[in-house]
Amino acid sequence: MRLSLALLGALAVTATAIPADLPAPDKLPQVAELPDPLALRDGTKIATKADWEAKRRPELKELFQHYMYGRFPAKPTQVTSKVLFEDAKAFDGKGTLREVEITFGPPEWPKIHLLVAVPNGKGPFPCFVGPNFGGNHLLTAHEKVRVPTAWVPANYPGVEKGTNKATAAGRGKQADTWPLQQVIESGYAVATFYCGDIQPDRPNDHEGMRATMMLMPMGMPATDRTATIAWWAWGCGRAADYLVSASDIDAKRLAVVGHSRLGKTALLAGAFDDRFAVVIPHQSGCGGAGPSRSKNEKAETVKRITTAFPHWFCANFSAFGDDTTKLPFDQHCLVAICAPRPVLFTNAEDDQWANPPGQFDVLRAAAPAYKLYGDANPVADKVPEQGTLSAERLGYFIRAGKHAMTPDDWKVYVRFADKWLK
Ligand code: GTR
Repeated sequence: MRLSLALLGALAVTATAIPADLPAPDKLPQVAELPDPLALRDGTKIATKADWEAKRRPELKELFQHYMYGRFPAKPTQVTSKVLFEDAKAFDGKGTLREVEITFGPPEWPKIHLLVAVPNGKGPFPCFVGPNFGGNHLLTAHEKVRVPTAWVPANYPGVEKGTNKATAAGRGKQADTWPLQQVIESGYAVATFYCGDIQPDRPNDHEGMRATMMLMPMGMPATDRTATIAWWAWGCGRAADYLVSASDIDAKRLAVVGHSRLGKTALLAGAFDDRFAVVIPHQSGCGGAGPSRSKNEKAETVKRITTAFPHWFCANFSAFGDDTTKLPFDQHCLVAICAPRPVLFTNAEDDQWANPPGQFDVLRAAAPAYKLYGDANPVADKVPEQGTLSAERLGYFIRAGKHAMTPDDWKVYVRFADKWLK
């Protein structure tokens, strides 16, 4: 891969530089419970929105980058888009389907192929946006939709046996996970891209956007290198770059959504990119909406996730596997960074691995930041009954059943978005 150094330099500049004085993980003090989101590292308590925005919010962003996700790269200086096809009579004539190639670097760099479905009628429309697991072609049988050429997981529909190559045989085979027609019929546009366009989901530093890190400027510690979840989240921002410029999409009403590892991604994208007006991490669990200081024995732990998926996080995070009380934050602080924007955690009863009760604790603990913005009751007092949406600014929903993203889950996202975006 040949890289333009000028562009690399532009990308490498993050909004906030990591201060050199952050202690090594084992030198941090133990904090048994979820840390106070409003207390600065030096102990000073934040009491106003202005101080939150000027001091604590940037401090938390630095901490999350250094100890957990790696640096969140800046927006590239140049992002361009090209419509690959457009079908104005898709979905029984009810919507327009197009695929857009988004380019943000030298020709050798990865490109995002964004599948966009928009209701036909008077826009601009609010839009759900997020990454998908196996390729746009899995979400619709439409024959113009591109089959990814990047590495895909071997166990996905239509993948040639014994390879990591997607084929047209997968078309439409996971249409239920992103039910495009259902969503447009609810009055929303929906946009999604294959996460592997940006970064294949395997621990390989030499492909996708991670490969660009190998040339990152001197002075960036290897421990801080942007890890896979952060790259995916950054990719959501590139999708947003296109969407905010599209005439049929309402730039002010984007909701970022993702399932599981891509739910972790949606939460991080929401925290680091204010253009996402609503944030919906679905069954995202550990490393997303689930607390690292988990009290749920059935839930995934930091130790387990950093062992099984070392590439999702930066190198520092695994140091907390044996003692999560040393983390100077927990996931409620990532939610707090999103304040005052609405965040919805959606879960399933049988999916204890994603830690639904722990996620509710995380939401509750994020409330102080939302209160700074004048919302006196941003979250329910107790876990809502199964099947009942709690649509506060910090929303929660749990249904029966297992780990999956279903058409019924999408109905819940739409109800939440109806409250906050319409
Ligand atoms: C699991 C992983 C979870 C979750 C899930 C998924 O294997 O332990 O953290 O992300 O995969 O993405 O479906």
